[in-house]
Amino acid sequence: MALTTAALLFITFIPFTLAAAAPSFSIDYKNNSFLKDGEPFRYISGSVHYSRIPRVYWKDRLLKMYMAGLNAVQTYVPWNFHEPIPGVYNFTGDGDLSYFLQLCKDIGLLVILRPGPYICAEWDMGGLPAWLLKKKDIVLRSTDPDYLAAVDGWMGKLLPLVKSYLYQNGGPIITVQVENEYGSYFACDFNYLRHLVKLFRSHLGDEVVLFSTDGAAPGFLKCGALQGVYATVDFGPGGNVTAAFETQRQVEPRGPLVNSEFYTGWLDHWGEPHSVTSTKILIKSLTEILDLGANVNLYMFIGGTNFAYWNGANTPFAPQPTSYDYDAPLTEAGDLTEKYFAIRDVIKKYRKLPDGIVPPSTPKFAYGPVKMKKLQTVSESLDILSISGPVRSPYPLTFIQLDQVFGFMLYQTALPAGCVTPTPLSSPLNGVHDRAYVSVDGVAVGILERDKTISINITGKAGSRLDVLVENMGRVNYGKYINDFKGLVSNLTLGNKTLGNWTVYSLSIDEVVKAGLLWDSRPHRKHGKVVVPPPPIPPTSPPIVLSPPTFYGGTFQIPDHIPDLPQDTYIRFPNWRKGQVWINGVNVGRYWPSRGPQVTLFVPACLLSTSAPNNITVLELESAPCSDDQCVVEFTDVPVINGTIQYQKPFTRNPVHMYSRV
Ligand code: 6DJ
Repeated sequence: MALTTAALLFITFIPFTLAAAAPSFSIDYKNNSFLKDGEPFRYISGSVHYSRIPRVYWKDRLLKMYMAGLNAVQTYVPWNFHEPIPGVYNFTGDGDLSYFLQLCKDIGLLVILRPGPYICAEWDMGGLPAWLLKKKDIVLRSTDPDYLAAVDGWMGKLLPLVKSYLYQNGGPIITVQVENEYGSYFACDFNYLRHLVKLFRSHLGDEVVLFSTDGAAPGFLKCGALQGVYATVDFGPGGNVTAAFETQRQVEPRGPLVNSEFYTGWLDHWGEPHSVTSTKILIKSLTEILDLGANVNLYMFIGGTNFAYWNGANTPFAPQPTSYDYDAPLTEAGDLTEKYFAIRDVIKKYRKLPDGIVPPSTPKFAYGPVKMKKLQTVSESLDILSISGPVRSPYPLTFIQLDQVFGFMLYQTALPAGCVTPTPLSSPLNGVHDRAYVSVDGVAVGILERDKTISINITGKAGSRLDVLVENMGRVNYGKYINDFKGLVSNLTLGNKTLGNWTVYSLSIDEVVKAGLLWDSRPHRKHGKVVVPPPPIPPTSPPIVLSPPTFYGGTFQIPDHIPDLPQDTYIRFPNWRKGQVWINGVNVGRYWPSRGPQVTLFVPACLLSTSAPNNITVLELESAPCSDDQCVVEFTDVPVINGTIQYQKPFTRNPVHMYSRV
């Protein structure tokens, strides 16, 4: 059959047409720009960490980002969130990365992916799984063979999943970061970076744009930048934008200017004032960045929440609170702020804003006070809390030695001699990681705290039971101390004697709370015997009247006469001091209003039930207001994350200036 000229022309041009349509993303060194599908491209992006937002809210937050005029989002992939046990992976629920990436694509947002393996991010151990510490002397973020083997395993799982979401494969991911601020890490191991590049390329191909991010000072780029990986910088508002990009230019003389983390706010620590960044200064610097034609990522656009135990810590030991609000343009709960609209007004000068309306803030509801009742102390519940049973050891064992990653562990021993007069119970090597609630024969006698209180005075009879409940308050996420072992990591002394003969209980509190096992009020049997609490010895005068760590429970019903419930809410702890809270078995996070600055905890509506009573379980570590009818927690519609603080900041670290101190 003879082909017509038109048909011949059609067939001849098909390959060219298809080739032109294939998506591509690259760097145009000649024109100092990114190239998307062959056209110059600049991103204005915002950071959102899916692991800090309940899955049901991902769409709402991404839509709000899109409606602000952003054309991309940047997210970290926290390794420890996805591989809780070596070789056991979780990519479901709030860890459903594929769903998150698909949502980004559907909404019209490109993705800048930061798979680590280290991410910093004020996230427990900077995203590295604590089980890496099973090798006691492992050199993290280096060519340590055990570390690399674990990295290879993880990336072998993650990167193939990510591959189909690369831009050139029809997905939203335009660039992929290698490591994170590696130039700030002492190891400066280029072979490690080279290993990662090879690994990333072997899984993702040669086309993908790999990049690095480091502080905007030459000292950081020295060990952070690597040939073949496009070097970008991070810096906050208020400084000299041109000078900051000059640092990038020293390593990347050509190519797009990129600020991978332009700080909209800053992180908090317990005991320090809530960080606030002026919108005016932010807007001024953002305008300067955009005027230069640079690419920018607003870190954070929405901070979200460190649910459960996911917060990290800095050193000297300063853990971050549950809220990761960050003073970002969208609040922790996804609410619109004045900063949001100010940023949107700037962006609209550089790109056309999408049509449509900005999704409104989600409504909040004040469910009011809920009466709580005492359930039992931790020490009374060991038979249910310690599933594996205790381990005896001449010296204290760390969390990881007992394969426990988060939460609390109990160390018990007997006083070797009577302490008639107050005798120092000390951790001479500052080895309480991180906070220990000490009781003698069931009576609370004091608290030891890493880098703050290494000695307390106690009294007691020879043979009295010493209980030391140690709380892991979040692993160090930045700097050279990220090998952060938890528990009693060195011996305790009493007077001049080293304490030995420990009975150590790994505690499965989350599992037990989830199963509702603490609500049974029958007397508890401990290893076959009914526990009869010994007569208390009056404690030496601690600064507050402490009680031993104790569980409390309460329930509340969502009113059925109000439409559109349940709605998001915040839980407040009037006159409670410090602890952990679960709603319907889900660990919402740590509360510590006695230290601040965070006072209320965000409770998303998706945790609440309308068809059954909602259970609240609280583990109060210091003292609950439960001797009278004040034993309540309260649900309010107003967040307080800038409450009064008990400790002052030991040093000032300002995002504007921090990188000038190399
Ligand atoms: O990449 C880091 C982010 O994950 C950069 N950064 C942010 C996040 O942790 S503190 C806040 C920080 N870097 C440490 C610099 C300390 C002077």
